[in-house]
Amino acid sequence: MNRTSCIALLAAASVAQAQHVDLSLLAVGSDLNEPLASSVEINGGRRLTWELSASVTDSSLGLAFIAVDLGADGAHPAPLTFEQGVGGADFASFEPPLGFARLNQDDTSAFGGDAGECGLRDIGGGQNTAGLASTDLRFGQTIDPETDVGLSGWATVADGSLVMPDITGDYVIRIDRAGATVLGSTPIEDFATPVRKAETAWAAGEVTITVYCSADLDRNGLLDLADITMFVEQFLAMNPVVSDVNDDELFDLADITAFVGAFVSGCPSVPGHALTQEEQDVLEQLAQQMAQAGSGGLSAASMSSINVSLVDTVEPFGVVNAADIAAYIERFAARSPDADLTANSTVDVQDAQALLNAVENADAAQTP
Ligand SMILES: [Ca+2]
Ligand SMILES: [Ca+2]
Ligand SMILES: [Ca+2]
Ligand SMILES: [Ca+2]
Repeated sequence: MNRTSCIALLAAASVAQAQHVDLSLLAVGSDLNEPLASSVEINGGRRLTWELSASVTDSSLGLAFIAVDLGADGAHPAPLTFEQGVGGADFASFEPPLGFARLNQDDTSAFGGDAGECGLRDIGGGQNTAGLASTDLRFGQTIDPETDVGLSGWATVADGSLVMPDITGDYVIRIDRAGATVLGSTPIEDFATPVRKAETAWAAGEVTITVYCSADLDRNGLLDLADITMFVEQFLAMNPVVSDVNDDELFDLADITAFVGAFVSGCPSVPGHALTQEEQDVLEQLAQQMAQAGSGGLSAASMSSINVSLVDTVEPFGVVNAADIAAYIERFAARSPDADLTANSTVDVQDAQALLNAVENADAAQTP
C-alpha cells in the first residue's frame, strides 16, 4: 500500500459562510461503560467503537446533506481494517430508501461509509429536497424534508467499530474531509427546498488509540503472571471488558484459547516471562482445565497425588479453583520453593505437569 495515498488532501480554504456545522469524532475501547473520548487505550485484537456527531451552530433550519471521510494516519504501526458504520437515528430521513446515500451491492444503504484500506469514505447522505418522490424505490421516497436536524446539540451521524491490530503503539483515526448543506428555507409541500452550503469544522476530529499487547491485560508494558491472574479471575467473574477476548459476548474456550495463545506467544515489543516453552504448554493446558472446571472448582481431597496444601492457598480452602491455580503459577514463575510439588528441591516443568495431572483427575468440588 502506498502510504502517501492515505494522507488526506488539504481542503481548499473555504470562503466564510453564514452556516456552520461542527463535527466530532470520539471513541471508546472495550469498556463500553467508559465515556467517549479523544484518547483511548485498548488491548490488541479488541474492538474499538467510534462515534461521529454533528451539530449545527447557527440559526438555519437544520442539515439537508452531510458527507464525512474518516482516515487513518499512514504511519501506523499496522494497517487498520475499517468496517461500515451504522447511521444515527436522527438521520433516518437521509438514508435510503427515504433519502439519498450510496447503496451497497445488495442495495442496502451505504450511509455508514465505504470501508477501504485507508479509511471509511462518504459516511452520510442527504434528504430529498426535490419536492417529489424518486421513481426509483431504492432512495428518495420521503418528499417532506425534516427540519431542525442537528440544531438541538450533538446528533450522532453514524457510529461503528473496528478491531485493532495486535501490534502495540499509537494509532490515529481522524475526520479527513467533510461537506454539509443546510435547508435554505422552510419546506413547502410539493415545492423543492433550496439548500445552502455550510462550513464544516471539527475541533475534536481526531482520536488517538494506544494499543497494548493483547495479553498485557493490566497494560503495564510487561507480560507476566499478573496478566494470567487477571484473566482467570475476570473470566470466572464473566467480565467482558477483560476476558471476552473475542468480543462475542460469550465466555468460553475460544476466549481462553485466544488469551493463553497470545500470552504464550508474547508480543514482539513487550518483555516476556521467564518460562520455558514446555512450561508454557503445560500452564496453557492447566488454564484451560481450570476454566472448564468453572467457578465451582475442584475437590482438594481428590488431588491426593500431590501435596495439595501447596496449591490450595486461597480461600475457600478444601476447594482448588482458578484463584489457587493463578497464585500457584505466580509462585511457579518465581521458582519459589513452595511450588515444588515433587519435593525434589527444584521447581521445574515436572511440578507443573504433576499439578496438571492432579487437576485432570480431580473431582468437582461439592456445592454446599
Ligand atoms: Ca502486564
Ligand atoms: Ca468470547
Ligand atoms: Ca482454595
Ligand atoms: Ca519439583
